[in-house]
Amino acid sequence: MSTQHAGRLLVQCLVAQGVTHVFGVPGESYLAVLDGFHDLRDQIRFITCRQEGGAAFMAEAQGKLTGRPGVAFVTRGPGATNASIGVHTAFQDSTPMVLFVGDVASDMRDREAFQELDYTHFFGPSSKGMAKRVERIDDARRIPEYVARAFATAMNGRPGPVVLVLPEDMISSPVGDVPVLPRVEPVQAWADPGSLRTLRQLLLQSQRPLVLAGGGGWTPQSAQALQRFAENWALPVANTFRFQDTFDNHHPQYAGDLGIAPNPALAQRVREADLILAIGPRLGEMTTGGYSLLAPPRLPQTLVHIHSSPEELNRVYQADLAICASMNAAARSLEVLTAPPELPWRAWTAQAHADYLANLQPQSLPGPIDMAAIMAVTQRLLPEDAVLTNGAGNFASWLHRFHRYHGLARGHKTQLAPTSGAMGYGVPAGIAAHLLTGRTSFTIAGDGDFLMTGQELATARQHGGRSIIVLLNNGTYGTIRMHQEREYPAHVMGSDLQNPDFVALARAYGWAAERVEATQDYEAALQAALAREHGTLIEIPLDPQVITTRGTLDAIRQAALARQQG
Ligand SMILES: Cc1ncc(C[n+]2csc(CCOP(=O)(O)OP(=O)(O)O)c2C)c(N)n1
Ligand SMILES: [Mg+2]
Repeated sequence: MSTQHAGRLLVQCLVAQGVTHVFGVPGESYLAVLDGFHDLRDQIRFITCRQEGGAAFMAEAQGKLTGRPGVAFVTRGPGATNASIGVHTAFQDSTPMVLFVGDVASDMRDREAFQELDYTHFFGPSSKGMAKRVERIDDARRIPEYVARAFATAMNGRPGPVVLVLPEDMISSPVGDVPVLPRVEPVQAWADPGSLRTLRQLLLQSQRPLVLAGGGGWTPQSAQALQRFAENWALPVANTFRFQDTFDNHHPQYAGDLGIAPNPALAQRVREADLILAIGPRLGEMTTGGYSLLAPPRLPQTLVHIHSSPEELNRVYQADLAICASMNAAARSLEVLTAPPELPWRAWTAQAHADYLANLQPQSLPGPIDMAAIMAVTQRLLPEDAVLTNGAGNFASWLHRFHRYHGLARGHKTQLAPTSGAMGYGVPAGIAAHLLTGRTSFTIAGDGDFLMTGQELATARQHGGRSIIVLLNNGTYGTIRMHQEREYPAHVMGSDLQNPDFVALARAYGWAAERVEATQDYEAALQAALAREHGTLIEIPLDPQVITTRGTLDAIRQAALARQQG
């Protein structure tokens, strides 16, 4: 009989689930798992990260990219609390993920032992936005059961994160030969035929329908089926906040993205629509204009809401027709709904796309850097399958407004961005994307955002991850400054930043780096970055006045002062 320990069995279970990479920061609490990774190092890689927030973001990105749970390993209280930002992001973004936490030994439990934490309370309850499930494995022979359940839970229904806690004595105990369980696949929930007939009737009664596509659980196949449905019915399709690659941005029926500060013409189209067909998104605050563009609980428009979790349906918005279906099943049911030859909204759809194209025309803004031109060069030089990543801050709006994402239907996910609005997501996500796929990774970061997880540049250098980071340095937590100027004009507090020399910093990590101070120098810098074996940081100093893609800080301050006086 084999004398393997539980740590090795756990790693075997991950291999059986098809996991090729895990991201983590080691701890003395789970040495046996590390030993398991050592044993099975030909089949699975442990990517050592520099902070658990970075590791958890990388695992979240892995889940988004692959549709299978991303995996992170961290230690007890300090590691788990650092990793929590990735768990929260996976929950809000509906991303499958499993976080393993090494825990105190069971004979120390409940004494507030060294680094002890109550993970169930910290990560739960699931209805309020952390883990979908938190479990502790007390019996090493049941590791296969818990791992399979974690993977199934992470993928089934609305995808999300699961936390598995590993007591130190359990994970280092001998376990012998325990059979691992086979790879689990997400279950498909199919729309009932009656609701599909009703949906068809609602479409036939509509004059101005609009599809909102997004949320978790999409695959290239389901995105292709969605596209065929949209084509059969000549429907305009908008993507929801930070699910901008769900429907191809180059498609002639693409209506733009409904995120923070959407195209005003698209917002107007939402108001004018008589049928909103939400396929996949949970209709969160950022997609609904802070619950005012789409105001709960009932819309004036007819609302058809298709979601993979029954718990999201009729939760915030009372739908006229609620359909519980996974995205694959939903899209396949929709693509076989037969459309009549005449549809009254063809001009409406064409105009929706024309509005999207018109919004690609930039406003003129002060300063030597033309960000719209920089985004155009980026679009032209990046390969079609490049992954674009970002964290949180106004800098991301250049990408969101001007970049035309290649849709999932072309075979690849091309956007990794946190709907949770977590700063620091873009850098680790970009590094993970390259490590996992070998595709070109392009990250746009802010000066505040970059330093939240910039330490992962070391991870990239150590493990061969390559990405291109464009850092927009405006010397401020600009987003907060913008809100400050609007609410408390000219009272600048807590938002100014005195920054390090980012070029020197990136070079210290072994990255190439340069500062681009004029728009025309960007193209050569990006070309050089694309040709390099390892990562490049391109710092672009940006006038803090250029605070949004449409206006200046001064304009916001003046408007607020005028409001105060008037
Ligand atoms: C982890 C985290 N902390 C704080 C915030 C609040 N927040 C949102 S944007 C922002 C400033 C971003 O600054 P920067 O990266 O420099 O981008 P800019 O807005 O200047 O373009 C802050 C502090 C957040 N979203 N996430
Ligand atoms: Mg900034």
